[in-house]
Amino acid sequence: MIAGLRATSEGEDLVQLLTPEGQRVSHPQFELEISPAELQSLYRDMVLVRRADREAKALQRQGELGLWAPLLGQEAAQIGAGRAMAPQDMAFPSYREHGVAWCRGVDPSEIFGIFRGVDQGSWDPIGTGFQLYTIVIPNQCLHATGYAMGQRLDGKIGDAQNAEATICFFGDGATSQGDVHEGFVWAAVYDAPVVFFCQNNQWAISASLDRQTRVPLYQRARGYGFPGIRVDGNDVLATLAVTRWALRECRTGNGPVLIEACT
Ligand SMILES: Cc1ncc(C[n+]2csc(CCOP(=O)(O)OP(=O)(O)O)c2C)c(N)n1
Repeated sequence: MIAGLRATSEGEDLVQLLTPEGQRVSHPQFELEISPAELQSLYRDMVLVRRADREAKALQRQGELGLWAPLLGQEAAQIGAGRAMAPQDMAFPSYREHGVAWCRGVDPSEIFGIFRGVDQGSWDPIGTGFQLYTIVIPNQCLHATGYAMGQRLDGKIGDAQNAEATICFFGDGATSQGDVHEGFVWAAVYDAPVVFFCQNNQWAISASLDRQTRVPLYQRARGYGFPGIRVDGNDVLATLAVTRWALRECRTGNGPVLIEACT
């Protein structure tokens, strides 16, 4: 095993379609048919968002941006999730989903504007299917749940191809906040078509995961009455396959779903 990749190869429930060394493996529940051109496209996305991220970090160090929330190490989780979305789906990000923004056609310079303090998000949330960033952790779980309840009430779910779903992004630390609990309860009891996508990067600033939970985060879903899946967030193929499945579940009325993407 390559040193430094231990965290994402742990746990028997972890869904992987690539080993940490990059070998293609199969999974009984989550298979993925993918062409060489699609593989190249996913790789291109990951390289480009990492490049933009590095530029933004340098700009922050030069004083051009007031702050920057890096996505380094979360490229595969974000590109896998972002590319799993259908055009009609809606994403509710936190402040770190620059890779998902890229997949929704948001120009990186529009993200830089927020962190430079010159605007509060200049893209069209409806046109892109990508809502504005939420800095207050994790208010977007409530926004996403309410939006998904609306999708259900408006009759937008049913057909796996054309129906709509919502996906909500948050971190491992966010799971200790009440908004996640409230979002999970409401989404569960109203069968809201929302995928809760937790990027578990093991840290909330200086607080490590063992200060957030005594059980793996994906297992919490069971207590609310919906499925929880743990995926290797460093594996773009597994993340794509699992998120596609989860969004399809939501579109066909079987939401919500929790995904824990370990990075
Ligand atoms: C309500 C609220 N409390 C505190 C903060 C300050 N804060 C910013 S990032 C962060 C850690 C979040 O960790 P996690 O949810 O794991 O997401 P990550 O930043 O690792 O992606 C905190 C506490 C905030 N933005 N909002």
